[in-house]
Amino acid sequence: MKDWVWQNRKDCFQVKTLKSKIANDTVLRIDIVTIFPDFFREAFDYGIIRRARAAQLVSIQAHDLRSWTSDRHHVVDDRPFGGGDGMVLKPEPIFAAVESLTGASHRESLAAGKRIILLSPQGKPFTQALASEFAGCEQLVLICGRYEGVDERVAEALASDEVSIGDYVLSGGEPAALVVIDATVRLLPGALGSETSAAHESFSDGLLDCPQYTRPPDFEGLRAPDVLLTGNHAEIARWRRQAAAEKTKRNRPDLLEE
Ligand code: 6GU
Repeated sequence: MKDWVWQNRKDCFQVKTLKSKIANDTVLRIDIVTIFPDFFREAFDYGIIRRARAAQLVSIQAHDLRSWTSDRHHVVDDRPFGGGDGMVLKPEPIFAAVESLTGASHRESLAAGKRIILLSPQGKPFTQALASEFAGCEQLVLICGRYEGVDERVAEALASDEVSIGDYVLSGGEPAALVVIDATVRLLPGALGSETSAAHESFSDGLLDCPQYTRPPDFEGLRAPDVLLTGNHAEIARWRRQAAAEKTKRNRPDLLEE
């Protein structure tokens, strides 16, 4: 599949061609702004995301933040005001990137159906509910943070959402962008084999999924539950509800405290 564009100024003809295609028949357009576009080279060439791209349910492009710098050395970062370790991503290239990708230069002028998502450990938690919101959009721009941070004016005035994928620190937002895209794309209508298969899974009903087993029924003395082999659908459904509740209590008691 060749809808990748390594956006730089020389590629603008190719970008234009792609944009008209997107406007006509792609449900969701995703643009990633990153200093490591190569990180994403093969990331979307597998499984459900590959199929969704082939079916033109989604287009995904990674763009090099450096292509929106105007200085000779393509500088994207600078030292933090007030001192401290590390480097901070400068606002100008990020604002320029978002304006060229969305037409909006700040959050207020962003069209409905477009979201500008800053990936950062300071963000609100990424959840299944947020993935569903994103899946209903026409365009997502994912901004991958790096170094010690991103100039706060991006969060204040540009991003519609600042999102974190969990309570741990990644060295950059790129792995988080993959997570957000995967969770979102699989919710697009037609992305899964059956339209209903996303409706009964972990988190959509507040519980973890029930355990699953397949052949053989006895693996080196580890037995699958007999009830699953009986063909008694009412009993199986009862067992599954119970097993899901037990597993949730054991691994995620926080999900039951509401
Ligand atoms: Cl979105 N970015 C970074 N750098 N670290 C994270 C994160 C995001 N979410 C959790 N940790």
